[in-house]
Amino acid sequence: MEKPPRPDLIDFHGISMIHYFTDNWENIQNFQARPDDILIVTYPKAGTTWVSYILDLLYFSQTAPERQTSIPIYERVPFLEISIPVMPPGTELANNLSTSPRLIKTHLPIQFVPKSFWEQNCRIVYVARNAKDNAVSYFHFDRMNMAQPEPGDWNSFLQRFMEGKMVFGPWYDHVTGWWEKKQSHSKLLYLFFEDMVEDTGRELDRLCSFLGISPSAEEKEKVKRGVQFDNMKKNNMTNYSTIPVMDFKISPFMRKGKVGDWKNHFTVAQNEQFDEDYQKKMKNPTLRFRTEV
Ligand code: PPS
Repeated sequence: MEKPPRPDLIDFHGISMIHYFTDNWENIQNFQARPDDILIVTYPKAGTTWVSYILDLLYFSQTAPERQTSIPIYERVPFLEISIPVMPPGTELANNLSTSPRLIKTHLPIQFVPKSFWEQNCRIVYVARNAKDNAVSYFHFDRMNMAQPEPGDWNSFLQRFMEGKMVFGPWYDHVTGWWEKKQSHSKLLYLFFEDMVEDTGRELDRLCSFLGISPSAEEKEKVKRGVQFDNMKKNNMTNYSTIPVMDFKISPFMRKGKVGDWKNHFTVAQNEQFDEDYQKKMKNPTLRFRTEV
């Protein structure tokens, strides 16, 4: 069977998108959130799967251990806006979830989030990753994921990253928009990928206190072990090996999981240009990222 071509970037209300994330738009916008839903939000490649798995283990590893070995993470934590031929649309998966709470993932910039999540005052966990590592991870993802636009070479990808011509739009506006929302929506926890790498246990504690749950020390230790990079990479239910559109011969989904891999990709000139452009775009002094730990 002939493979479908890679999708083109489209301009969607001022944000670059691909049709796989806009085809189901009415159902996305009309999605009915419930008060105990937990929305996991990230710019792509910022640690979505990591935090999704942490939450899933925290809530369900005791009561439904069979989930861990039989249902891939992307079904346990549906991706709200996705609509691709190989699986049911994210809204349908989310509507069919029988768990409570429901864990739902999205990459939508703040202005696109279905209004019911605000009306229901849902808890939201946002994960942000420094722009340089985020761009590198996104580049390798676009190389191996045939449902993403063609990335081109690293230099042209990086230029487009700076221009915001990426699926889900500019990284800069995404991380800032959600950061600023924290001021008015108290049920938003803003985590940093770098903090999670530095001390997963500490961030796990922050997460538990935000969620109002108190797992035992033993349970927390189990979660910490399960979500270690090497364990998630080996685990077929968390490493995306069951998704047909990804070519792991090009690059694995669980690639490196490091802070600072950008240093292996950016030339000195690219780094200078990126930093200069970054200063112009990132105006909020309270939002600070670490590019090494
Ligand atoms: S996606 O496609 O947007 O859902 O991808 P996402 O899960 O957000 O990001 C994938 C990157 O996160 C890394 N990752 C981890 N790093 C450290 N520890 C753990 N447990 C972990 N789980 C996922 C993953 O390796 C991708 O980053 P890179 O830099 O490409 O390795």
